[in-house]
Amino acid sequence: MRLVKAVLAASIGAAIALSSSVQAKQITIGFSQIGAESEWRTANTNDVKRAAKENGINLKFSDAQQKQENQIKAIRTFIAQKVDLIGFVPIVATGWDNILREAKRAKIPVLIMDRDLTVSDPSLYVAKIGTDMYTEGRKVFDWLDEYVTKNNIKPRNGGDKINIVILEGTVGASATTGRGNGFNDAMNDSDNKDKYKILASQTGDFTRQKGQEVMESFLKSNRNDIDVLFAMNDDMALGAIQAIEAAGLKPSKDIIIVSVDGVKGIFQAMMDGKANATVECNPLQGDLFFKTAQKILKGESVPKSVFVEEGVYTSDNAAEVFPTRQY
Ligand code: GYE
Repeated sequence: MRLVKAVLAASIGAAIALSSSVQAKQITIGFSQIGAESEWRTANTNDVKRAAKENGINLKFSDAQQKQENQIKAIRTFIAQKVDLIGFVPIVATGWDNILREAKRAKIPVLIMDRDLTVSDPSLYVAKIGTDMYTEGRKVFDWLDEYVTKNNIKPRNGGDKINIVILEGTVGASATTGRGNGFNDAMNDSDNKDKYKILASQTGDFTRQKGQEVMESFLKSNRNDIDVLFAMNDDMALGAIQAIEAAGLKPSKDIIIVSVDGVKGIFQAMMDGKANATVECNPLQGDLFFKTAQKILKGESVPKSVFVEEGVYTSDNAAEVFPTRQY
């Protein structure tokens, strides 16, 4: 009897020790998000928070309100708090070397999400998970060229060029340079490159409001010349649609509209016949992020760069795909 009790006590003790050691092992991750500038970003944030919970991570989440300096402050706080790993979305590509050196000195691994960054020493971060912005830009042009060719689209002003205006994203963000370079390269590689002209290109900062404002100014100077709008995200396209309608033109008909992201708002616009196509950029990166973080903390090696999968959707398949969209 005594023996049974002793064994029981020992095993209860072991169980308590085990559970406290499991508890002690809960991973704490500091994550600096850039803000809430778009529908895409909201979906991305929600997914990070959901995935942290489901993967049993203690998440310290910080919103930088679109300011790099706030991200740097947040990362410095995470270092002081001795978190196990730091994750962040670089709002712009450069300016991270110093803070990442501080993290390295504190031996805290850094995992990048969504946007890319440029650092002098690649060992300043372990890996990056996100989307291939350059390929997204190429897909935008390829879709456009196919659409123009198939539908035998002619310039509205009777001239010999299809005139394109571009609403760019945040200046210095990899999402902006990647999509811009991809689009331009695909255009220059195309046999049809002489058919097109970029009439104007300006930042709308990835927001609906600025997308609308900048489109208004494009229309003021070139109302009868614009044939195509390439918006580097759906939110700016949605803002621009309002400007186009206010100018008495028909979005998707007078002006072809193609954007990037694939949020519900643009699907609705495609179903309403106000937008033509969206190149998907997948914000659901939370699971991949935390699974990769766990591997890093176990000392396993991970690829330096992992891309999530993405498609292209048009007004022809929007209604069919809409019910399956998660964001
Ligand atoms: O396309 C845009 C967001 O970095 C991929 O940022 C992201 C971009 C996305 O605000 O809507």
